Amino acid sequence: MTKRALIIGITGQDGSYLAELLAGKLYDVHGVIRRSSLFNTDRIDHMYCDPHSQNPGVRLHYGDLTDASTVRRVLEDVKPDEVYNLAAQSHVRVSFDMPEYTADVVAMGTLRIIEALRDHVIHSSRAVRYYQAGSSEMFGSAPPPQNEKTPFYPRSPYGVSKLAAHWFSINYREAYNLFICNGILFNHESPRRGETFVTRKVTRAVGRISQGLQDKLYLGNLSARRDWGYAADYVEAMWLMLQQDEPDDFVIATGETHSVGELVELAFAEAGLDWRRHVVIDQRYLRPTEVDNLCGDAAKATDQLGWRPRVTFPELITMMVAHDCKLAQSEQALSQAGFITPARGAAMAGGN
Ligand code: NAP
Ligand code: F7E
Repeated sequence: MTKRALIIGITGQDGSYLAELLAGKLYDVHGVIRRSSLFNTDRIDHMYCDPHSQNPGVRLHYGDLTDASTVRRVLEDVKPDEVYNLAAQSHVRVSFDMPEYTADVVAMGTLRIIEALRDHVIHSSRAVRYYQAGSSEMFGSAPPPQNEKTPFYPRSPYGVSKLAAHWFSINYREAYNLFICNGILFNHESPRRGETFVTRKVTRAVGRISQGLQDKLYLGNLSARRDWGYAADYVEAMWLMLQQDEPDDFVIATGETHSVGELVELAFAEAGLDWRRHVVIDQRYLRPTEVDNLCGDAAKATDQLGWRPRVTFPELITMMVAHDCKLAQSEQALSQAGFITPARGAAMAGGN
């Protein structure tokens, strides 16, 4: 029987990879998108199904986690077997600028979904499985290696909000016997990563500098260490969690940590560039409280889910640099034809 999945946050990096994974497994895939004045479906356009067509493809529904009634309505309309909540104001630095909004979407938004889910399950007697996108930011300053038993110590409004969502999810699992899994995912990246996260900011700059479209890259803290994996590997773990007999929580990570400085050096070297000639430290990218060192222990996921990361850190950076060098070549062509203004380049060099 065809399974139906609802992905909230389908237009994001992970949403797009998860939609591909589930479509490949012949799920009927539905997604929630926000209304926006510009198209925000670039990452999923290749899977979109025009409502006038009979072809199989991803079906989209308007909704927003700040609006409980639409969340409830979409759930009732779609009647999914599996719900993946990947929606968030997901930028840690921005969460210091917009703490209330971040908490509303990330913490309260999760509560709105699982409240709707609780009612839907009672009224329809349907079995629905729910995945909650938790984050290594919940560990914050807890020393590495971090696993499911590590005490949480979040260091940003984003981290605190994700932790509230994590505990709401556990409470609803225990109180109402719902099938809810929390993934605690460490940083994962790809050529589809948002351009203001540090990996993509660096690889975009490498591409643009190699084409002469940009000279400087402004960054903050180069000492912070992260456990970076490949997003397409990580969405597989989300799906695996919902296929188990019992709901549970899992850390997903590579078990390897690198500093932002190492990332910069590797990415510039990949394109034959010397990072020292281009990188400038700008205090505006420092965070009021930083997470210094994340390195995950995913032994439980390996034992119980059979999950392992496939792409290594150097392979990931090679993939992202290659993609962004090609992208910069197209930008160069468009710029020569007069289609890209210098202001766009300035925004690229300076964003978050
Ligand atoms: P992302 O690229 O920033 O995507 C976030 C998604 O949430 C987008 O589809 C966005 O829509 C949507 N969204 C934002 N605010 C919303 C709202 N108010 N209502 C409905 N949808 C909203 O994030 P990602 O990297 O794919 O991450 C997926 C999830 O995993 C997020 O919850 C993130 O916090 C969490 N996470 C990510 C990582 C990581 O390293 N990538 C690690 C741990 C946890 P628009 O496209 O319209 O903006
Ligand atoms: O920063 C440092 C920065 O913004 C990584 C989100 O997906 O992963 C992500 O959160 C590190 C930090 O990711 C710049 O200070 C230096 O130490 O790429 P990031 P993040 O904050 O780790 C977690 C797991 C999530 O859940 C989040 O949703 O890099 N850094 N200079 C910089 N970071 C940025 N963005 N920009 C800089 O210029």
